[in-house]
Amino acid sequence: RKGGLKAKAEKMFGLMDGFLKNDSVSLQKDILDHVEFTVARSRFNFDDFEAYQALAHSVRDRLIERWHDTHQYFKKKDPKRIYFLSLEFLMGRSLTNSVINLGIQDQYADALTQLGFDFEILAEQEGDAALGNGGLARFAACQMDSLATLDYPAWGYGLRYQYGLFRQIIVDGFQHEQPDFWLNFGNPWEIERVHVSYPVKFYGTVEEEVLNGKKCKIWIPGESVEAVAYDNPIPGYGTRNAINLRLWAAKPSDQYDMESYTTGDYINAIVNRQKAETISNVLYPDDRSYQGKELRLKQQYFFVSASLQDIIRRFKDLHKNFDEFPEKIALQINDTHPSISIAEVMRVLVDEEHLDWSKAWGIACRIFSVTIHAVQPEGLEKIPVDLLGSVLPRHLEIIYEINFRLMEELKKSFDQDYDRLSRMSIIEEGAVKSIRMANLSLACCHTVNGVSRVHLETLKTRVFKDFYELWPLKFQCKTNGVTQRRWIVVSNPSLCSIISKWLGTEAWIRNVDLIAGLREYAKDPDLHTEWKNMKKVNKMRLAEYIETLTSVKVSLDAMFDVQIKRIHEYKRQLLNILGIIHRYDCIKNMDESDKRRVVPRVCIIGGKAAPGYEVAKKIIKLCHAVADKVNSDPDIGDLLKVVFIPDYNVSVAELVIPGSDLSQHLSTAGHEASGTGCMKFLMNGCLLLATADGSAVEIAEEIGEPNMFLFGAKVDEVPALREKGTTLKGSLQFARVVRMVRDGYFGFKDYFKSLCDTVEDGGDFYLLGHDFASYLEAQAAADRAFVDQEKWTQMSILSTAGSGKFSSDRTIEEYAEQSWGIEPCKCPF
Ligand code: OX2
Repeated sequence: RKGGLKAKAEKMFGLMDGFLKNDSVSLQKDILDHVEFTVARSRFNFDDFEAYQALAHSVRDRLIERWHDTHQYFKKKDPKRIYFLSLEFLMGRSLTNSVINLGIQDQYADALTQLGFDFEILAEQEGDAALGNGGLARFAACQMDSLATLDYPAWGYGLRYQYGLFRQIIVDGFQHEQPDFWLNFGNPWEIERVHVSYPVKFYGTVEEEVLNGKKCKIWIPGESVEAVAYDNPIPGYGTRNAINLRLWAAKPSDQYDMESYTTGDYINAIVNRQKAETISNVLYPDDRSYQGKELRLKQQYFFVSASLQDIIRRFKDLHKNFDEFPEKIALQINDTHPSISIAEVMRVLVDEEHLDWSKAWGIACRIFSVTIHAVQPEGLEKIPVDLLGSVLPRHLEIIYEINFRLMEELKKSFDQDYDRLSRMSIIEEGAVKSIRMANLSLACCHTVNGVSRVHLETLKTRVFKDFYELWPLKFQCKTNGVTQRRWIVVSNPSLCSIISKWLGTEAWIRNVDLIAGLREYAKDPDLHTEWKNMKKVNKMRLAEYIETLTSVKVSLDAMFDVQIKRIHEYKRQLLNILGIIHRYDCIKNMDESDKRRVVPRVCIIGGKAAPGYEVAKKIIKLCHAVADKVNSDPDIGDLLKVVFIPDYNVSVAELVIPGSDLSQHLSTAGHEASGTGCMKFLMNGCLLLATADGSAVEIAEEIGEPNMFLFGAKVDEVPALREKGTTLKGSLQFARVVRMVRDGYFGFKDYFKSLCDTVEDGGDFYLLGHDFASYLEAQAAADRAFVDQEKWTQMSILSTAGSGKFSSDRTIEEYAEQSWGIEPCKCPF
């Protein structure tokens, strides 16, 4: 029978005509075949969108080819695998990234030219996959790219939301939200796996049963929903490896509700079944507060349960004994969102596989590691006990058992220290008794990772102080990173060519440390000329985009000063706007000769506010109100323009970052866990104006403080400044600009009152008043530096040259070595 199979395989391979061919003629033929047979349009009549679809399908074929080979190889080698569980992945577009990573960009560009199309125009047809909110989710996407490129045997698991992050529409300067129908025109990058599906259970009761003379618990669930797999191949760069990102969608279960069926309520039975699909319908659009929502808990358990069933099935294909589980499996939980997986692993091992509790716990403690992205204890997820008990009754029991044992262990070290015990308990007592998901993770995970050095310090000394004192070795720093493939090679091809030319190699795309080699040429006039040209071309593209979207014409000689990120009080977009008002006010009061010395600026702000976050929405409105006033003031002209870029997302970032001169990262020190936007700007040679917060501290070490503009209170000064509270007044300049807003200089006087209160009467929690003076100084230093274009260009080159540490390749290597214990598994060519 084996011989038969082999012969069959050989015949199939013969019929397949070997691997797909990547010469221009084969690609043309392939694209046209997809036009005709996949898109079902005539090859003589198809538009740009249809051409994009056909092109995407042709690329997808090549992805699938490598992805099959990779998985075949992983199966053969059976290495220890890393499973990366994340509720959010912000993938953005896939086309350009895929052809670059597959190494066939030129061939495709050529094939399309021959067919009368332009690759870049078709690439613009693609929408963003926005299955995440912000930094945490984009970081997950960068990590997937690095895992594939570095040949790690990795899988990503998440949720396939029907609606991704909302689209931001601006009407009269106010944010409105519209649903993101990202799947309406199909998604060529995913493969629906109708046969890979698992039932996920909810609700019901727990009963006791005697099995082989031993008492056991069994969960009798009350609802079952089917999780269907959608696979998204992730190609590595410069390797044949392509790994899998498996996202789950909820479908009604096959098991009919027979009772309703027989009572004749056929229509209602169907409608109720349909409700199951709501689990994966929509992404929660707030990156901080989702406490106590039933749907949120169901989403978490849904993707965790399906993923673990899939992982365990794969394990059992080759292994019989769960003792081998930790040798073959590492589970990474991205923030506390998937931490219910700890209780689920215990449930499966104890209730289904009938392992002893302590043996099961020993296994769980060896497989899990967690990364915490939050800074504030209030940002950590809590689930009301009643809610958890109703949705997942058996899991609640398991968590109680874990907690009981944790408390017993803690008593050995802390005896009568009840305050400490109650802080460390997984159960929080109080008006609403809740489960602290972070404490559950800390009790189990062998490694707890912070996302920058400053952040780890905060975790150790404040957020998880008690746990750190007990288990200091668990706590590790893995400073975030971003992938240079997406953030230089895809989004800034001119910079990519310059780097490769001056380093004499493209090897930096896989080994980013080499980028430091640019330092040697930081003063070279030829490099300066190329660098400035590159920046100009990128600024031109950005200026066109701005004009199309906002009708504001901007001068290319101006400094493009950018702040793009989620709108949050702690990120202090308000500080930026108040600084802009100050600049405007100064220019208004200048005579003509002084005006000639002003460095012209285009101030660009972009970002979404969570739909229920009123203060953030007011900040967006203020930005528009200031822009209206400034941009139409004839006294100002090109000296200052203010632009709000609507609907900021990954592909907008790809356009904006390469065209920026200066970027702003203004979080109150101690509030930004890491920040990854700053790393993308850094790679693209944009100078940073930043507080000493999150990863900015490490950036300053890498490029040297004089090459950026640091300002503001330091992390350890913040608590004392807050103590002083309302008695602390900002500078006169600060009072003046806030007064302008209060007095209605930009209109909407009543609407902005409460916003002004937050930085004055409200106690100014984020210390805008305190930091304003030093912010203005840093801005003035940036102006002075910009006047000296040679100096500026040198700083810009040194920024790119110093960005090597902030590649997600480095981050992933650290995780692989220090947390996961995995080795590369490279599929041979
Ligand atoms: C973000 C953090 O705010 C940001 O500082 C960090 O760079 C990013 O995660 C990736 O680590 N939700 N999103 C974040 O934290 C939480 C919670």
